[in-house]
Amino acid sequence: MKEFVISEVKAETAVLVGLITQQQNEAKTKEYLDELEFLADTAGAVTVKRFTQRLNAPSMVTYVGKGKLEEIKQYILAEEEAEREVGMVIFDDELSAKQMRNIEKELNVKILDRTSLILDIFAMRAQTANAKTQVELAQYRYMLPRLQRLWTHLERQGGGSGSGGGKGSVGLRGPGETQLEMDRRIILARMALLKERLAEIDKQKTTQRKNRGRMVRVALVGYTNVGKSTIMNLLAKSEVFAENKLFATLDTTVRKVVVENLPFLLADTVGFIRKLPTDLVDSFKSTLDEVREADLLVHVVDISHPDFEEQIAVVEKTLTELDCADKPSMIVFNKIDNYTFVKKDEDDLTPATKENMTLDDLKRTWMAKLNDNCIFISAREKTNVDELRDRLYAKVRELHVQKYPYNDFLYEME
Ligand SMILES: Nc1nc2c(ncn2[C@@H]2O[C@H](COP(=O)(O)OP(=O)(O)OP(=O)(O)O)[C@@H](O)[C@H]2O)c(=O)[nH]1
Ligand SMILES: [Mg+2]
Repeated sequence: MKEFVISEVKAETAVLVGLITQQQNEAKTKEYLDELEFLADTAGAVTVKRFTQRLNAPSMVTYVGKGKLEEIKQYILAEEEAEREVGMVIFDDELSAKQMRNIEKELNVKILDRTSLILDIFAMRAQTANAKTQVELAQYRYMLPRLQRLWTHLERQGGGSGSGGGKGSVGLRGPGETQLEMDRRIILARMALLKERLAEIDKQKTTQRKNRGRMVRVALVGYTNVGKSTIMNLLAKSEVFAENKLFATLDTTVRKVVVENLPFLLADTVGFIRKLPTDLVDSFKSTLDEVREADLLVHVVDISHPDFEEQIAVVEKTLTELDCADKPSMIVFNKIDNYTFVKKDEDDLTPATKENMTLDDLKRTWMAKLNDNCIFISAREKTNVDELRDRLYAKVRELHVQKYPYNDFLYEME
C-alpha cells in the first residue's frame, strides 16, 4: 500500500463484476476480468476488488443475483466507512437499461459495463476529426436506449462532467456539455448530423483512396495490443503511436512501403476486442473501410498472450462480419521474445496445451495448420523482420501482377 499520495489527482477506484456460466468457465471469466482490468487501467481507474458469481444466465433484473448484489453493496459501504471511496462498479457484459437502473439504485455509485468503458477509452483516444465523430456517434447509439437511466444518474451526481470528451472522470466523458437538457429528439438530430459528417468524410476518403495510384493495399489487423503499430513502424519507418495500453490506435494510418523497388500501401487499423457489439463496430465503418478494401490482410497475433487462440477467433469473427473472411491473408505471430513455456511433469498425462508447449512445438503445429501461411517474429527484438519483409514482398508481387496485369510494376516506379 502507498504511504502517501503526492499528486492531488487521486486515481478513481473500480470494482469489477463477472459471471461464471455454462458458456464461460472460471478460468475464462478470470481472463475476461483480467482484460476488463486492463481496460479500466487504460481508462485511468485502479481495480481494487473483483466479484464473480456462478449463474446459469445473467439475471434480467440485476445481472448478478440479489445476494451477490447485497455483498457488493456491503463491500462499498465498508470501504466508505474506511474512507476509501469506490468510484465505480464495472460489469463485464453489456447491461440493459433496466439492469443498470436497478443496480444503480441499489449500489448508489457510478455503474459501467464493458461497452461503456470501451467507449470511454475511445473518447479519450480519439484524435482525428474522423475518429472523434465516429466515437461520438457510437456514444449516442449506446446512450439512446438508456437515456432515462442516465438522467436520473446525472441528476443524482449533480450534473455531467461537461468536459466534452478527452478529460473528465472515467465513464463521464460524455459527448456533450448539456447532457441534462438533452432529450431524445435533440440526440437523434445530433446523430443525423454526425452521420452526415461521416458520410462527407467517407466521400473525401474514398477520393483520397482513388488517388493513391496503382498500388496493392495491405492492412494490418488483429486484436488490440498485439503489436500492429509497432510492426507498422518497423516496416514503414513511420512514427505511429504505440504503447502498452488498449486501443492506442483509433484511426487508420496509411503509409507507402517499398520493398525491393515494389511499392505498396500499408494500413494500421483499430484493434478488435471481445464482446464488442456489432453496431459499435459499425460506427467505425470508415476506419474499417481500409480493411474492407485491402488486397491482403496481415493478421497480427500476440503469441505470448495466454488467450491468443481465442483472440484469433474473435478477429476472424469480426472479419467475417465485415465480409472480409475470404481475402488473401497471412498470420504474423508476434512477441515470440515474450513467450513463456511451462514444462509439464514427466508423468503428467493431460494433453499438451499451449501453456506447456515449447515455442518450436507451437510453431510446428501452427505451420501445419496454416499450410505455412504464417511467420513468427518479435517486432520488439526485430527477430525475423527481414523474413517478414520477404514474405510480404512475395505476396504483394503476386497480387500486384494479378491486379495490374498489363503493367510491370518495375516500370511504375516514380
Ligand atoms: N515483448 C514484446 N512486446 C511487443 C512486441 N511488439 C510490440 N510490443 C509491445 O506491445 C504493446 C502494444 O503494441 P502496439 O504496437 O501499440 O499494439 P497495437 O496492436 O497497435 O495496439 P492497439 O493500437 O492498441 O490495438 C507495446 O507496449 C509494444 O511495445 C514484441 O515483439 N515483443
Ligand atoms: Mg496500434
